[in-house]
Amino acid sequence: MNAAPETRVVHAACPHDCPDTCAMLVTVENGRAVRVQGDPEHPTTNGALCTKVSRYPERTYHPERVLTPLKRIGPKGRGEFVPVSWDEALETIAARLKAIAARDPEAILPYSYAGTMGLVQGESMAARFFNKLGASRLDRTICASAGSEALLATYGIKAGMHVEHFAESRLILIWGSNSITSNLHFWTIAQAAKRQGAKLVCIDPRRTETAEKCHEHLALRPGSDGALALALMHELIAHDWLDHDYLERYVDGWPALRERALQWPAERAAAVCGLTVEQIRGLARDYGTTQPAAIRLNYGMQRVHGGGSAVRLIALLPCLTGAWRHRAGGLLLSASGWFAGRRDDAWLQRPDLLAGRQPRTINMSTIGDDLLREASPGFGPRIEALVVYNSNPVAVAPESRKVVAGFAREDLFTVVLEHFLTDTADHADFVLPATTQLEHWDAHTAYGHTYALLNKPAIEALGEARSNAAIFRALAERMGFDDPCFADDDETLARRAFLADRVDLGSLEQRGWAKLDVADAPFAKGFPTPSGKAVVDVPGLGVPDHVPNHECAETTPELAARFPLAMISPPARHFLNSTFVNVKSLRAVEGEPLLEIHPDDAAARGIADGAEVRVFNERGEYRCAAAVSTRARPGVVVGLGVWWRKLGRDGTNVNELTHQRLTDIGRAPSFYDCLVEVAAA
Ligand SMILES: Nc1nc2c(c(=O)[nH]1)N[C@H]1C(S)=C(S)[C@@H](COP(=O)(O)OP(=O)(O)OC[C@H]3O[C@@H](n4cnc5c(=O)[nH]c(N)nc54)[C@H](O)[C@@H]3O)O[C@H]1N2
Ligand SMILES: Nc1nc2c(c(=O)[nH]1)N[C@H]1C(S)=C(S)[C@@H](COP(=O)(O)OP(=O)(O)OC[C@H]3O[C@@H](n4cnc5c(=O)[nH]c(N)nc54)[C@H](O)[C@@H]3O)O[C@H]1N2
Ligand code: SF4
Ligand SMILES: [Mo]
Repeated sequence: MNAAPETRVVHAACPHDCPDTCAMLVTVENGRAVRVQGDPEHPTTNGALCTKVSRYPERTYHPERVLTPLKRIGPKGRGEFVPVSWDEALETIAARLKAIAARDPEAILPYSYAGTMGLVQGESMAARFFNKLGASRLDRTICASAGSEALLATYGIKAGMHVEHFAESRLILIWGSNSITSNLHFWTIAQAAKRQGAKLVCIDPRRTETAEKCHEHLALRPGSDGALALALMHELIAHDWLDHDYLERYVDGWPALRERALQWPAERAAAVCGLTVEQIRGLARDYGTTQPAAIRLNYGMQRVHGGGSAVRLIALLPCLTGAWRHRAGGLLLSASGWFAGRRDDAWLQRPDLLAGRQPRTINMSTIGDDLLREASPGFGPRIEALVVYNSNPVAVAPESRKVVAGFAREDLFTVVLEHFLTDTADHADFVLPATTQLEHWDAHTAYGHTYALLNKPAIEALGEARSNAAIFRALAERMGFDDPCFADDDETLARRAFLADRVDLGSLEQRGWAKLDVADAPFAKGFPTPSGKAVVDVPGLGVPDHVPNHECAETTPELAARFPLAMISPPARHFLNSTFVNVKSLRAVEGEPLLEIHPDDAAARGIADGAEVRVFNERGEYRCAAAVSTRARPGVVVGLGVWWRKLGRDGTNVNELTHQRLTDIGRAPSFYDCLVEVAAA
């Protein structure tokens, strides 16, 4: 007689770097995860996951999962390894790290980002480990720090509207965001608003699938958002579409901002943005005369030199019109500030283990240069060891030629904690098998909504995989770190992560999620700054203005003459940064690495749709297929990211072309501020 399969449903959270942080339900039959679904009860998840995460079991049981520790036997980058025992791997790694630390612990660098957004498998035991060691610190800037620091400087907190309230907005500006790709559950809410009569306007150089479903699309030039915001202010002032009472009470520095905006008539901005004066005036009229009006700002517009200043300017727009008085008005870039600073939590990360030491900080966005740097008084010791987890820098960091050269250094000792042999893992001395979200405990905050989530393990760890936290616990033991905090297990870390937040721990336990207690219209009566007002003139930064790109006709005319096309490289819909590129069913949908180019720019270069092209500049060359399409505006090409280099046509990806110059605020990369030329191959 057949026994009925033992079926369980486990509450989990999507771990990916995505604003939606969905609540997942994992169905487990006889110990195997057979299905993941969106939790229908969780308000923003609303029963749906995106296509890529619906394939999470396929990724978890992927035949190429790394399931034992691996030791390198071939040249760096070749990906030639043999399996070794955990004992051998941990013993060898600990011995190397000890030897380097005995000379100078700052020669060791952790490198991690948001492969998982979890508080436990992100920076908990790992941070404790590197704090105790006194390793160099990593400035985690690769994605959001320009916008985050701009928001913090303006509002005093990295936070904004509740995403749910966009459903009641009458006008929604989707600004620097391809919501259907990278913020799907917001798009569902925007659709609800549209059905109620709201107007949707998309501000994006690319005619994305989101842009074509909005009522209007302003295809501005990359890096011109600050100019657009200033011209909108100019129009708001000229027509007196201002909330004078709100400005008086809640904005510190309005006269200076007014003076700045008056320098930006629509004609001036139109020339900078590559828009018509009518487009700018029309948008200003809509924004100035519609309440409640909401802005869904996203990180795509801050990956340029002036990204920080542009975010400051856009963040001030709802202060001019008093949109913040309504719960369905204002702006949302990030909600993460509502989570009481959990990501830097003293208990999870134990900065006190530094015991007074102040190691140097290395910016993750300049890892290419920094791995190639010699020891010097300004820099400190040469980087001798790297421990990489939750990140794939060889694929995602800018100016790959230097990144690859750095990772290929024979004298660099590299340990990579991974699920797969990524471009980065291929360069490791040791690869350590990590568990996926289905196999470990975690606790999640979110940056696109205001719910905390608890992730319970649904299945046993596959093979010999261990969670990141478990791996750092084991390494700590081998290093002889005997502080009791190195004994905390993953469940303890996950359960304690939210003790200081304003969440209902019972709901977290039973439903897997709990809403934070955040005011409905959070900035209706001012901001959490010392003055209680939004700040225009930030100490050290001044009054914001438009900052032109590092690379453009205005700042680098000679370069622009040789490399006349501006390249942006936003994410492909079915990948998540470089994650999922190796999942066949998803790669099949994306096809192959593409460069979208406008028909006029293609014709001028004799490039046919589908032809192989060389995309190049002084930093490198990348070969891919041309997609001749009006998705790209004239003068702008779109290299959809972020492919694994080894799965591209010539073993490179778009980051072969990007540079390491940083944003005006936040020390972030300016991926979308990049001049190239394209030729038929
Ligand atoms: N499917 C999918 N979802 C994802 C990701 C993914 O890789 N794939 N990545 C996740 C991560 S890590 C992040 S940070 C977010 C990223 O998502 P977003 O924050 O939305 O940022 P991007 O996708 O980088 O860019 C969004 C849009 O901005 C446009 N853009 C580029 N330059 C400019 C500019 O100068 N001005 C304006 N106004 N627009 C510009 C791009 O064409 C793009 O359509 O998405 C997350 N979600
Ligand atoms: N040209 C260009 N470059 C970009 C971008 C762009 O738009 N254009 N986007 C940038 C942005 S916004 C970001 S955020 C970065 C993202 O860069 P990364 O944070 O490096 O993100 P991923 O490429 O998704 O790589 C994450 C890796 O973590 C691994 N991982 C996932 N979960 C775990 C776990 O629990 N344990 C361990 N050990 N590993 C795990 C995954 O297998 C994956 O290989 O890329 C940036 N690079
Ligand atoms: S990647 Fe984003 S949309 Fe997809 S399941 Fe995860 S949180 Fe939801
Ligand atoms: Mo990101």
